Amino acid sequence: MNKAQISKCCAREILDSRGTPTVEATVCLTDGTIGVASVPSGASTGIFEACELRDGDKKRYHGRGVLGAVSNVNRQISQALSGVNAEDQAQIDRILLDLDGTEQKSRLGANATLAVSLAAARAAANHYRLPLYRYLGGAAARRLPVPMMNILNGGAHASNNVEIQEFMIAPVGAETFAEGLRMGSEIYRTLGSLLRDKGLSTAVGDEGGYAPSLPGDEDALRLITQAITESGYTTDQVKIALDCAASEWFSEKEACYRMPKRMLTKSRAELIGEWERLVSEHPIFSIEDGLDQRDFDGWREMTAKLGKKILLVGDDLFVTNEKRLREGIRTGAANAILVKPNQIGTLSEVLNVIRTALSHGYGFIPSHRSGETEDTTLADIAVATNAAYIKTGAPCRSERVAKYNRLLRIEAALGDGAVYGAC
Ligand code: 2PG
Ligand code: MG
Repeated sequence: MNKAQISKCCAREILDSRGTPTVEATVCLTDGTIGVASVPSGASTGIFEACELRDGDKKRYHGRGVLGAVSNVNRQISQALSGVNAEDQAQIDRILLDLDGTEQKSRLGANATLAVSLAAARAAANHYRLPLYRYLGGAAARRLPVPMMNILNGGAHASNNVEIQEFMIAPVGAETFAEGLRMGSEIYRTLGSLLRDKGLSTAVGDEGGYAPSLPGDEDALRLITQAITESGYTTDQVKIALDCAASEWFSEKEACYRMPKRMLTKSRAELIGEWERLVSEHPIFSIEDGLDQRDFDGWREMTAKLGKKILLVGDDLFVTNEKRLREGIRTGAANAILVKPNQIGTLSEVLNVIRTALSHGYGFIPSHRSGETEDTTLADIAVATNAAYIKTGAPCRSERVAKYNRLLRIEAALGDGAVYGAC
């Protein structure tokens, strides 16, 4: 078979689920094979994330255009990767890092580098006529992740009065991914009926979860538990996860947390106390970003108190960055990492951070962004790395459902070889 040599890379602006431009890249091989990938974009971005290059030209897309990143792919990156073997992912990503030369990928833009990095992997997989999960994960790739489905949206993802950004359900007791997805979808619909019966809004937020205004955030937990049981499931079969996105609340000047919608102020200790109470009173098995992204000391304290009972997931804290994860491991902060490819900007760095997490007993959860495209690469990455969980929104809105449908198809293709979840 011919070598999978890159002939050129090209890119264009496409729209994400919020109507904001993002980068789609195509990597072409000399034998005519191509690979296409696009990148997502977050609303509650961490300050340590790799740079998402935006044009800033107020006359186009309110300054959010990505023509600069597109041009970086079409010119510099295409030239640098021409002739490189597409299966040599490490070399491709090394060339991208060297060409950029900055800590945060601010010269080329992580949106440019990630689109190319993923498209190259897709091109190589297509060259060998392999599904992406098989190309990346080999014969060992056969685990389907438990979907952590964000069925009630608050924080920066919704214009309601709920402060916690994400209330997720995880059907850990299902036998298969297909069954887990069905359970989650049924509970989602039941929750919709419960809200409607109470005269509350069933409009949805950025990730497809309902976005009602509620008397208090804890009411969301009560409603979700009711939806789980009214759908015929127990809270052992279906558990709840939160993404508090607490970095959004942190005031560095006052060293406290200010929840902007309900005008509540809490100290670090009070917030940790609040999470302990919620965990003891509700079927919560995972809390993401319960504290600010700069507060490693607070995270260590929270991990000492809760780390044996539940998953404590670092999203803004770690930003899929190996150095920050190692700092967490060293200081005992968190016990799991959220893995968002666009926070770091190349596939090799994503795979490396997962390896580091695994070798230190940390969990990892591949995750979408609030601004997504129809690209399903995340689903393949989850199966390739045998992830126990995936976070990719509600069973609603096509950019979220596309990933779930991809996982359904992978599970069907794996047949008896498939295993589900953490079992
Ligand atoms: C998060 C994500 C995805 P955003 O905080 O985990 O759910 O949101 O993409 O807005 O950062
Ligand atoms: Mg998060």
